[in-house]
Amino acid sequence: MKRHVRLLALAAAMISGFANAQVSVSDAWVRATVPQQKATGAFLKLQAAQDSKLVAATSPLTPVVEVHEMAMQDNVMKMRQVPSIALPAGKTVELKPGGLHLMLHGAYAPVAAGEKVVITLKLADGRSLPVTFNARKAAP
Ligand SMILES: [Cu+2]
Repeated sequence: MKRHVRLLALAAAMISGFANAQVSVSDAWVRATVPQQKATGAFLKLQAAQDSKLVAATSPLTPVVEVHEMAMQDNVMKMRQVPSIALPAGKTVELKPGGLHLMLHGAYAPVAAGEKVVITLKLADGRSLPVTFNARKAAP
């Protein structure tokens, strides 16, 4: 019986080990703002080693960061909040203008091109992933 419990504990440790697998990040950038502009978008490429989900994000730059997508609705391109973005194992998921993006609302300060903004991504397994975004005027 004791041996059985030990095996279960080992299996649980292995599972949580897998859940901690890496998510790699590239091309993280945030759109620089113009004076009086309080909202902007942030974009990046994500690749998870194991199936994961991006469920939320926070930043010291703004009180509110939402996960958004652009989609056609009655022939008009609109953006809306989505509950999460799936990160299938090994697949690169791109957040880009005109598609999925992070929306920053109520910026406390303007964002000039060349500045760096930290946004912490929250994953479905409870992990936090701080990412440095470079501010620029448009897509590279
Ligand atoms: Cu948006």
